[in-house]
Amino acid sequence: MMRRLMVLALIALLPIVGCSRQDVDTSGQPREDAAEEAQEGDDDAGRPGSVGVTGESVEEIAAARNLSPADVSAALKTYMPSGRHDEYLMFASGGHSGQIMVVGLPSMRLLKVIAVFTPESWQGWGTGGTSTEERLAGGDARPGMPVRSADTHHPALSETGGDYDGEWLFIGDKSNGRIGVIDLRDFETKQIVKNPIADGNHGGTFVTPDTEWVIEGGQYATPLGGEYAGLDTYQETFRGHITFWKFDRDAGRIDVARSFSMELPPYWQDLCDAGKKVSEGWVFCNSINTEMAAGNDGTEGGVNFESGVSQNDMDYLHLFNLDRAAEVAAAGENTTTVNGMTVIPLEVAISEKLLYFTPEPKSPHGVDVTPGGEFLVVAGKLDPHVSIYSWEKIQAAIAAGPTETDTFGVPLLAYDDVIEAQVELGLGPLHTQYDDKGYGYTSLFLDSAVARWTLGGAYRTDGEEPWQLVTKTPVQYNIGHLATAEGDTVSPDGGYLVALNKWAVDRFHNVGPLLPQNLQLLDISAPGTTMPVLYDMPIGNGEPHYSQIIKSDKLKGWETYPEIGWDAVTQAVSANATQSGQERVERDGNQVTVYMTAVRSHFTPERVELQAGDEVTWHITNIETAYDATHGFSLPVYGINLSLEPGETESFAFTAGEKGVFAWYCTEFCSALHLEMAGYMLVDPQGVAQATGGDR
Ligand code: RUQ
Ligand code: CUA
Repeated sequence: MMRRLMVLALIALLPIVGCSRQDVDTSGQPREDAAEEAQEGDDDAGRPGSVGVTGESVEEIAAARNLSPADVSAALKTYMPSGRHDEYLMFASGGHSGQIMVVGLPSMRLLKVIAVFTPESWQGWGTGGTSTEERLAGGDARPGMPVRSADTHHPALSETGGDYDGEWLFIGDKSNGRIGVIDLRDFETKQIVKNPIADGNHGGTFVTPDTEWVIEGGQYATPLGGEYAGLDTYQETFRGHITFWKFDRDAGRIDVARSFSMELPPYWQDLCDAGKKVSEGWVFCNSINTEMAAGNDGTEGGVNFESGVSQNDMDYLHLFNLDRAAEVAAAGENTTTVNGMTVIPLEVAISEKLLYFTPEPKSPHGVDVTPGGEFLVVAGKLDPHVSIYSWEKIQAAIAAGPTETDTFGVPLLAYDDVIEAQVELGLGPLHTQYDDKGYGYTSLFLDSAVARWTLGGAYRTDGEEPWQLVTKTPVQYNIGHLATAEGDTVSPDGGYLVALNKWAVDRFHNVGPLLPQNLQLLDISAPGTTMPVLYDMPIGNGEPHYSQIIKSDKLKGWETYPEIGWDAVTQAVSANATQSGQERVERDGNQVTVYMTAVRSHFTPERVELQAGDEVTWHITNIETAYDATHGFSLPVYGINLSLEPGETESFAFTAGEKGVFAWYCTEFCSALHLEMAGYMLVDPQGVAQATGGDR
């Protein structure tokens, strides 16, 4: 009732507060006049749902559009007036698009898709540019077998002292065992590393509280390093792994030489999280398939994975002493090397006390450390509870010395010794996030709901009972991950929660059997049982598994590159930068180098004449210094499609093998004379043409 009154009060206020914006449109014409004109010339006037012809007042518009007070309230909470910026940015995985989406909150407007593992011509990513091709090739698994697709799962923002710092972004490619590193000054992928010992992952990426390590847990066990072994030797020869990639913040790159892996039993390790505050220095991962099912062999009685992997009531939560493991890896005395990667063998992990297990209920998925690091929350897909482990109890159990082990000799902490609580939430719990009020939020895949529940311990200051389900909000449908504002940090903000739903079914107009996924914004600002859905956002380019939401004022992106001739890989002025007046074509035998500039609205030079067989290196510098003055460069047949952001130098190289005349042009509608921003490349098959600089 209270809430209804508040909504009505808001509606009553709206025409007054909105007045200044409603008076004048962008042409300077009073809005009422424009509306009248539109009405006169519009035969469809009065059509239900047509804003602008249905009335003046909010009540009339709401009535005409069939909006409830709750709808109007949701609209007011999410609407961004033209030109106003969002309070938060969400970085959401693009799933099988291989990219990352950047979405503003609370408006849920898509701001950018960051090209990571997959070619994307708007950004000139993987479309002929030498440096982007090199970065993509850094992720190729085998010589001569380029991989240009991915399945991105879990983005991780860099942290300082456990808080997002807005500097770097990482993401794992589940399908190929790769990690992408993105610089948030220019939102560009700077590095792709391929795990040399495994061709898949899932427990990545997660970062330690100062981003010293980027965590990549494995998933489907294989022999490490790509060796062959028969499935009848699964238990002996197949292995799991966790890889700790060393991040060098000064270089802005993963330092592969200082990274290492740990050999694990052939369970299927799943999601991970890094300890924080009291548990900093440790890392936690779930596992499934502790049954070590190896698939249906096709004989009578052969068991499929789906039942073979779900036999045990308990799987193993993995607890890693990362600080200690890093020392063992750096010492190098007890490690081995597989395809150049330092690996701590399983026996060493056991003898050096780097690894412990404890049982966790049936087919777990997410393990999420509370903001203060005191509890690990595990959600089991086939168990209706979240299980809360106490870090204090875990430490005590380790100190006491566990007496049991698993099949491989890994010490096993007794479940009853380390469990703090269980909270029954509903069907299919997957992932948990936190807010600023001492609540946990868990996605319920089978229930299609978000559950809010109370944490215990120091989180309970409001007298609410600890470890209790508070409320559930239905979402549409089949929620996977969920994310709260600054939700993975040591100080979550609360306020907003995004449900990342797998299915949309009837939520949007049918666009064919392949439907968008549905991201839903929930308002979690009020304590207690109110937690409404505010907004549905269809995602039409892949499955967003996980996302992280950062306060937007923490991001300090560049408006233009700092200097003309910027190399976006080295983040310094390029040796191949071409300033205005330095444009030229140099020839040395059949080696041709083009130094070109781009500025509204011409390339210089505008003609490049080549001989068949010439080996051409071509540099283009966008000499613009204006915000947003991007040019593009498309050269037919040779597959070149570059984006040249203000100040940037890009390069490409090819052998002029094809005779003919090739018209290049700028792909960004950069000015009124954008169509004129073009030029000709001529390749003379006779080899008689002389390369010239062409006209200025
Ligand atoms: S996983 S929900 Cu990588 Cu949960 Cu997708
Ligand atoms: Cu430059 Cu169009």
